Amino acid sequence: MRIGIVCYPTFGGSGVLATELGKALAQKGHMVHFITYQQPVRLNGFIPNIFYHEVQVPTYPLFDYPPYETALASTMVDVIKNNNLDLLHVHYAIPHASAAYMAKQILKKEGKTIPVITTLHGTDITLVGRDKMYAPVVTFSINESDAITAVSQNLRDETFKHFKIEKEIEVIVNFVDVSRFSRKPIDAFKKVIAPNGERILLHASNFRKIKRVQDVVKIFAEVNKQKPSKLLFVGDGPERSTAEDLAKELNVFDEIRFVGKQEQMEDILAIGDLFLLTSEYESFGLAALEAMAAGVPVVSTNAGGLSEINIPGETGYMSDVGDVDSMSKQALSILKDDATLKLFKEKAAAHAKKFDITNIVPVYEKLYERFL
Ligand code: GMT
Repeated sequence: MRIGIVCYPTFGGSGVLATELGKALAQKGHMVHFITYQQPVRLNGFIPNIFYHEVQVPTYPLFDYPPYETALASTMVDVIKNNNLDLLHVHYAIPHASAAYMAKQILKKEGKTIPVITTLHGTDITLVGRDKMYAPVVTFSINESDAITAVSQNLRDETFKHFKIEKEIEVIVNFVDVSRFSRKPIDAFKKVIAPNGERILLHASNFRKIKRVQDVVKIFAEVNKQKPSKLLFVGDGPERSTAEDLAKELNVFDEIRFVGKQEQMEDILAIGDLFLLTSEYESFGLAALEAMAAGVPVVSTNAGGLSEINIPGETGYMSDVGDVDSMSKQALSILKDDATLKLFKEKAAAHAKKFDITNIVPVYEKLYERFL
């Protein structure tokens, strides 16, 4: 098949998922065309069957806001025509679903039908999409998609709750390439981070308010009181300085490393003992799944779709949003001794296999085939 994929090219989960999907499809012999404003972060190196088309947004002194959606729709039209694409798969509704609708209408006038599949990822529905400045366009363009998928049952339910959706939303859960994340720890790296064999806790996100990174710091401070530990913060974003200030206040700043945005997540996760995800909402929590695939148990909130991936007492534990006390106790109960930690690590890795890329990519292929 000749497939167009539209996504955000950044470190966010939707872009990561879309890129990994495209790479897997290309490996299976499909021709995959990425249409984004920047090379997606996980699309590095030359991969046969993958083509990249950059959306260029011309500026003009009149434009306070360059019209990205218009440039995107025009690029879609161009790429679809020039490469005779069979379908377009857009990830994250805003503005990808509405740009796809526009491209579809333009092509229809020229006699070409292009099926559009929209995958909803989370904040496009639960946060940004619900804003009344976006909601009418989001609702319309989701309904105009030929197929709609959501990355968890929770997100499907949330979408029906908040938007007037007239079609079925199919749940296709996110996936992880287990073989990529089953890495042996790099000893030298581990020694740099935890020179005295301390436990290593991790958090990875875009440091937005919704992630509640201050709770990560609070939990870490509690854990560190009883079990000498280090904390690695991966990623960056607006709440980083809040986390730094709190770490200083709680006297744990020296035990924390902010490593910024990282492409080699598998090497970082390989040295980890526990992943903390304290979000107010996660439609799925791909970062937590990647941690599990690397054999790192997860202490998380029970928000959104997290209960669809984290099994209490097996892959980690869950608590109510903001219940730092409970999450600290849960973290300590996992980290208390080597035997318990080993058991959690094994169960986390085993559970992640259910979400392996080899199980989920064929589901997308089946969906595509319905439109050929
Ligand atoms: O979490 C973010 O802010 C990034 C966002 C995105 O769209 O890139 O992540 C969403 O999509 C991921 C991939 O499907 C999910 O794993 C995340 O749970 C989801 N984030 C939220 O729902 C907050």
